[in-house]
Amino acid sequence: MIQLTIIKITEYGPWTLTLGSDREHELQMLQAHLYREIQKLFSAKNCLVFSNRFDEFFVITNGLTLADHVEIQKQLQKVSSLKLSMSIGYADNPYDANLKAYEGKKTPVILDKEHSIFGFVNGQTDQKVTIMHFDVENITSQRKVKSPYEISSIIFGIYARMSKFFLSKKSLSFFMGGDNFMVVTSDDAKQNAQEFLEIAKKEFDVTFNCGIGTGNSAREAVKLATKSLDTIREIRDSKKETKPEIYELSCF
Ligand SMILES: Nc1nc2c(ncn2[C@@H]2O[C@H](COP(=O)(O)OP(=O)(O)OP(=O)(O)O)[C@@H](O)[C@H]2O)c(=O)[nH]1
Ligand SMILES: [Mg+2]
Repeated sequence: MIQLTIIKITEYGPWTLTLGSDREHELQMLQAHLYREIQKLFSAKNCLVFSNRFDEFFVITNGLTLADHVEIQKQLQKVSSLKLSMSIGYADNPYDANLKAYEGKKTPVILDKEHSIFGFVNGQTDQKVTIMHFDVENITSQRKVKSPYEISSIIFGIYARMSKFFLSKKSLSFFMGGDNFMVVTSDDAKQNAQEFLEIAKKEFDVTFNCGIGTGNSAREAVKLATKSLDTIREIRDSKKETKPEIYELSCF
């Protein structure tokens, strides 16, 4: 079961216009600051924030109650002059959780009017989340033959393909910077990862390593996914056995 909270800036579009045309630098600083504060508050409660389009945030909030969300909203009101809404959804897979959160906001299903919180909360029942950490094998070698912008262009092409592929598996993909991607997923993680590794090789000539982690909070799942990825590197660097491309760890 995945619980997802979508955080959006209220009336952001009209507000940006009030800054005049010389506003882009201000908006970039504001979005970066907001991301920092949101990540700080949610990670302290074992969640993880994915920055979606810079002005909207997807938080995997397994284990968080409505009261936890209210507490974070109060903290955010202190550090930002912008008003934020939160919509919460939960389901067996991340895509459906995103649909429930969307529906909660659109209908709307109000959970806390004063703090602009909408949707459906699962809270502390049935916690299990699986996250994949994908990382390009030896991107450093590419840097020797391709310019920084050419590498970015390849990375974004892969991201587009990855997002489409995993959406068809009801999973959500996020670009984390560098050559790193994370996919919030549910069942069949290993099989889907295997399928995507083959697509990346065939269509982009890129080899990925994939660490998979399952935990009862997003932070724990990501910790295990990254540990899995580091384990692949350790096996590779020890040169004792053939490196696996996928490695899985679970706290269950
Ligand atoms: N978001 C995120 N970025 C990372 C992480 N580790 C490394 N990076 C970024 O990824 C870039 C590439 O580093 P690596 O993936 O270690 O380099 P590599 O040559 O591909 O080496 P291998 O992945 O070990 O094959 C770094 O410059 C960082 O920007 C991580 O755990 N999370
Ligand atoms: Mg790499």
